[in-house]
Amino acid sequence: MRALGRVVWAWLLLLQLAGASHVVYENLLEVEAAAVPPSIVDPELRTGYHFHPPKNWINDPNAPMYYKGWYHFFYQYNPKGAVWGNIVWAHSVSRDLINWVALETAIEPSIPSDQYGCWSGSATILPDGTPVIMYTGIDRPNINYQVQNIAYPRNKSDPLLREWVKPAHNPIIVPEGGINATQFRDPTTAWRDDDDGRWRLLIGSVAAGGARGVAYVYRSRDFRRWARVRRPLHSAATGMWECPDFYPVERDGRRVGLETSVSGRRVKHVLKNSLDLRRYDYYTVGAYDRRAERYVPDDPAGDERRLRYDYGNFYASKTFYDPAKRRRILWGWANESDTAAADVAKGWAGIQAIPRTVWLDPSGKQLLQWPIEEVEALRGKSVTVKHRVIKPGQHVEVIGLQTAQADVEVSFEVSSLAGAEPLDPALAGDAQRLCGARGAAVEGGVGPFGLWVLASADMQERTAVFFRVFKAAGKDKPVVLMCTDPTKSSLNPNLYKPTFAGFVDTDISNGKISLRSLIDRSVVESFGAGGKTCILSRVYPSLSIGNNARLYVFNNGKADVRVSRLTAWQMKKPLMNGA
Ligand SMILES: *[C@@H]1O[C@H](CO)[C@@H](O)[C@H](O)[C@H]1NC(C)=O
Ligand SMILES: *[C@@H]1O[C@H](CO)[C@@H](O)[C@H](O)[C@H]1NC(C)=O
Ligand SMILES: *[C@H]1O[C@@H](CO)[C@H](O)[C@@H](O)[C@@H]1NC(C)=O
Repeated sequence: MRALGRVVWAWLLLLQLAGASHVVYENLLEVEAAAVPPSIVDPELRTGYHFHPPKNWINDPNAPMYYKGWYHFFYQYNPKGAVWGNIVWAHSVSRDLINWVALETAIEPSIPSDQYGCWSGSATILPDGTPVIMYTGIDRPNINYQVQNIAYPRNKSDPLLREWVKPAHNPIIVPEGGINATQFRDPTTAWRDDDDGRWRLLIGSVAAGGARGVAYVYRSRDFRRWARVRRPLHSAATGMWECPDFYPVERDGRRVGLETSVSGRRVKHVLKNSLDLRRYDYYTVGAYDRRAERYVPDDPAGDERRLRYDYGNFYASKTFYDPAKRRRILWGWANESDTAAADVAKGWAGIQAIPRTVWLDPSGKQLLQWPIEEVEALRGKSVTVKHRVIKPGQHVEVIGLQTAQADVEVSFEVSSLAGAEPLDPALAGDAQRLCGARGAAVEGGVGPFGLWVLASADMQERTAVFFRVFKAAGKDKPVVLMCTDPTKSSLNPNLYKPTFAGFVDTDISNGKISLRSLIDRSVVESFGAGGKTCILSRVYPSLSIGNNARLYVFNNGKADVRVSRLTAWQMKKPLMNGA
C-alpha cells in the first residue's frame, strides 16, 4: 500500500508540473483504481453534519471567532486536491455553528512574506471591536522559513468579513535570537493585561536541538511592534509544539466561558500544544503568573501525564470565546484513516470535529467537553430504550431508525463492581495499549460494555465504543477505561485502525456511567462520563453503509449491565458549504 501511495504522490507531482494534462490524469485514475476498493468512494461514506468543504484536503482550524452575529471559521485548505499542498485560508460563516456557507478564500499567498505559504493562525478582537488575524507565512522557496503576518478586514461594516488586507509592515514577527526558523509557527489569540496595556501572544517552537517544545511569548502595545520575552511561557521535553492555545477557565467548574484576557483569582489557565511528533493534542491546567510571564502546570508531572482533549484523531485544535453565549468553544481537525490513494479517489480528505463547549471540571484537574447545544437541532426521529438489562454475552439491537447518522445518549448501570478484573500494572499507565490488549472482543469482569455502531447485520463489521472497569492494586477507586475499537470496523484491509483509549477519572462506585456517540457515516465521536474522556475515530465500513448500518448495545463482561435509558436520534443534514 505504501508503494502505491508513493506512485500516486509521484503522479500528483506530475499533475502539478504538467498543469493537469489529460494524459497524466488518465494514468492517475488507473493507479487509483488498482489501489482503492470501491466501497471507499461510496458517497454514503461522506460525513454529513461534520464541517467539511465540498471537496479537497483540509487541515487545521484557523481564527474561529464571533463577529456581528456571525460565527466565522477559517481552515487550512488545498484548493487543488485531496492531499496536503497549495495551502490557503478557506472561509465559512454560520449563524449557529452547524449550518455553514462557504465564502471566498480569505487569505492566500500574495505578499513577499507569505508567498510560499499561508499557514495557521488566530484571531484577536481589539478593544474597538476590530478583528485582526495573525498567521504564519512562508517567505522563501524550498525551505519552510517561518514569519508571522497580520491581516485586517477591508470593511469592518461587513459582518461576513469577506476581504482581508495585509498591511505593508508585514511580516511583523521574524525568527531571531537563536529561534529555529523552520519551527516557528501558529500564533495564538492575543490577550491583554489592563495594568500595562500590553498584548501578549504565543508562538509554537522547539529548542534544545528538537528535544523541547516551547511556547514563546511576544508582547506589543500596538499590535504592530512585537518583542519576545526572553524566557518562554513554558517548555517541556516533548519535541516541537504546534498550534499552542492558552486561555482562562473558571476555577469553580461553572460551565461558563471566559474571554481570553480575563485574569484574577477565580481563574485557572489551560495550555494546549499539538505535539508534532506524536500528532495528538495535549493540555495541562495550571497557573499563569503575569508578572513573571510564566505558566506552571498544577500537576508537576502534568507535561508527562499527558491529558488529551481527545484520545482519537483530533489535532491542531483551537478554542475561541463566544460572547453571544458566554462559552469557550473548541474546534479540532480529524484527518482520514484511509490511504492517500483513497483520498485522491474520494476527492476529499479531512473534517472538523463537532465544535465542543469546554470548561473546567469541578475537581480542577481536567477539562470537560460537550458538543455545542446547537447540534441537537439536527435531531430527528428518535427511539428510546429504558430499564433494559443486558446479560453477560448478550447484545440488543436498537431498531426503528437509521443509525448511519445518529446521536446516541446512554446511561448505564453496572449491577456489581465485585467482578472487576485486576489491572495489569505494566499497562496501568497506557490506556491505548491496555485497550489493544483488552479490546471489545476480550471477555472481561465488569465490561467491556457499550455500543456497537456502524455494524452490519451479520456483525462482520462493527465499531465498538465501550467501557471496562478494573481493580487496581493499592487503589480503592476502580479504574475506568474508555475505548474505541475499530479493528472490526471494515472488511477493507487498507485502513489505519488503531484502538483508541483513555482513562475516565470518574467515581463509578454507584455503578453509573454515561456515554454519548455522534455517528456520521465515517466518523464516530464519543463522550464518556459527561465529557470527561472523548474519542474520535474515523472508520470506513464496506457493508454497514446507509440503511445497512445497525446499532447495538453489548455486554461482554460477567456482570449484568442495565441500560437505564438510551435515546438515539437520526440526524438531519445541515447546510454544509454547498456540499
Ligand atoms: C461595507 O460593508 C457594508 C455592509 O455589508 C456595505 O453596505 C458597504 O457598501 C461596504 N463598503 C464598501 C466600501 O464596500
Ligand atoms: C531546526 O529544526 C529542524 C527540525 O527539527 C532540524 O532539522 C534543523 O536542524 C533545525 N535547525 C537548526 C538550525 O537547529
Ligand atoms: C492521521 O492519519 C494517520 C494515518 O495515516 C496518521 O498515523 C496520523 O499521524 C495522522 N494524524 C495527523 C494529525 O496528521
